[in-house]
Amino acid sequence: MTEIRECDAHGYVAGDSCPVCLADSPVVLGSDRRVRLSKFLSGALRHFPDDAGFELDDQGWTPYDELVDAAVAKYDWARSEHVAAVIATDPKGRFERDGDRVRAAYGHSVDVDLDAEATPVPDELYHGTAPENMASIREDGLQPMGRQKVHLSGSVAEARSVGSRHAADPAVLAIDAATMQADGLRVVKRGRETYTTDRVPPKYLQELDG
Ligand code: HQG
Repeated sequence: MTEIRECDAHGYVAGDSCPVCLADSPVVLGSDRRVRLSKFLSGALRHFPDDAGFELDDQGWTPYDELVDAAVAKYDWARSEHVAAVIATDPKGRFERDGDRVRAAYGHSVDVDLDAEATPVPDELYHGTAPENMASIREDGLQPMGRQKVHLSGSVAEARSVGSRHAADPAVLAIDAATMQADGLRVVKRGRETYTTDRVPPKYLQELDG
């Protein structure tokens, strides 16, 4: 992740300069702190709100100010503008901010119902995983494991990147999302290039060559 700057005209932007007007704007948050704060915020909103000192409502929302308080308690350098900048510039759309409240867009292990609106879903989606998971996936399909949902990607490249969190040479699967939905299995878009569903039975999966 690159540093975050604040452009007078375009607000928080990630990178060396504003991608729109190319202005050289002041740095709000350096790269290291951005990564640490982003991981803490997504971890707290997805997995450990109690430990972070706030509650999620049934749809996963928490007051923005309480998230800032949690960030300040964790990192003495953290300020509201840093939290706002991380949320606004997240490359994967990990966060949703709606006025005074904020939530994680996906990835939860805590029980929430994200009430996703119906957005178009591509006919084919992808999933990257460790090769050693494949025997069990062929047998049982994709299961949510430690999370509430199975997470799918919009492109092979993104799936490979997700899989590389689990193995150096990940296996990539294509998922027949069109048939899943025709069969009544719901798939929704969450974040920029992430789709979630309850599970993917083996008949909708096809292994792609590495
Ligand atoms: C595997 C990141 C054996 C599954 C990503 C995966 C994503 C099975 C692992 C989001 C299985 C779970 C989630 C079965 C599934 N047998 N293994 N039957 N079914 N698995 O981390 O999808 O950067 O919980 O293949 O981009 O890797 O954090 O899920 O390898 O969107 O925003 O069980 O997290 O987003 O691993 O990643 P994870 P994931 P962020």
